[in-house]
Amino acid sequence: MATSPGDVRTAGTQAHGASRGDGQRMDVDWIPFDPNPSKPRFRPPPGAVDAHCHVFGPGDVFPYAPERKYTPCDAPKEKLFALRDFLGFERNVVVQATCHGNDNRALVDALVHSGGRARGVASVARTVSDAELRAMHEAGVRGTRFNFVRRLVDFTPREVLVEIAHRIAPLGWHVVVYFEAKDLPELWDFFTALPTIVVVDHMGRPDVTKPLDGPEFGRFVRLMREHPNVWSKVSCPERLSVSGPPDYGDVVPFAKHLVETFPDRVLWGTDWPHPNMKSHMPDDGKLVDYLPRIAATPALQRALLVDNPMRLYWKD
Ligand code: 0GY
Repeated sequence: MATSPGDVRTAGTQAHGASRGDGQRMDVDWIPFDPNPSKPRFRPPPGAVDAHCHVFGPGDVFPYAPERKYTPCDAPKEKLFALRDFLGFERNVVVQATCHGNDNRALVDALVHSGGRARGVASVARTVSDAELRAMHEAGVRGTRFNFVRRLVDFTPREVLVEIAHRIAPLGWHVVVYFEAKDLPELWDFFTALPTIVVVDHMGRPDVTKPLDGPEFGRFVRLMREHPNVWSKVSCPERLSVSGPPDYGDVVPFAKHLVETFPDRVLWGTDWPHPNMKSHMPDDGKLVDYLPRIAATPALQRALLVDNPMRLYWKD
């Protein structure tokens, strides 16, 4: 394990407007990831998986998609793997970010250079061939992501997503969904008809100023209770918190409730390199120190960080 954060220090420093030669310049209001995170006090259990993180580019090797809604700083696989070691994790699940559209080359490149220590979630179009799906499976892809957050993607018709879900199901893949809590009523029938495990990003983005036992979060808990194929990532306090860093205390009860109610269907990830954070950039060490507050016992920590992600991503 790395003993100093030096390995991750040089990334996230691409200057505004740094030339990639093709107009793919980092957004002027982009906040790069913290190049010097603190060493967490909490030690993840052996075999721990960071089950939600991304790679960006580098853009001159893996260009950002023409249809993207943002242009990030480069966040290449080497920086991700250095952070993994520094924080005390053994594995990553790399999730295709919308800035790469359906071009999964940066993701696949990270997987094949991980020494078997990374698995992935891709984004695919209905035109993807069976051979392409098989090649992605070989590289370590185990899921596809459907994104309903309007600032990130254009609308894809539901019948196209259903078709994709039925194409990937025979591979044993699952569907990862990202949406805002207010949209769950409208998405409910679509989600509950999907033929695979459905993993929800960031607890369905609850409004944490609303009560834990109120109708909005209650709806999400009911989704999980009534549908044993629905899992949740209890990640991203930095996105959901109104009270703010480094404590993120207002998010803790929501994540803790899911961890304790559905201990075998929760996952956690850093969300490095934290795309589209506008209020602040989190310290990844502090995010790891948040873990024992939402998973208070060694058994819950092991389920969240090791057993659940291994069952979902490393079963074959
Ligand atoms: C996340 C969240 C965000 C972005 C993406 O793929 C993406 O662009 O997921 C966001 O902006 O909320 O999970 O990284």
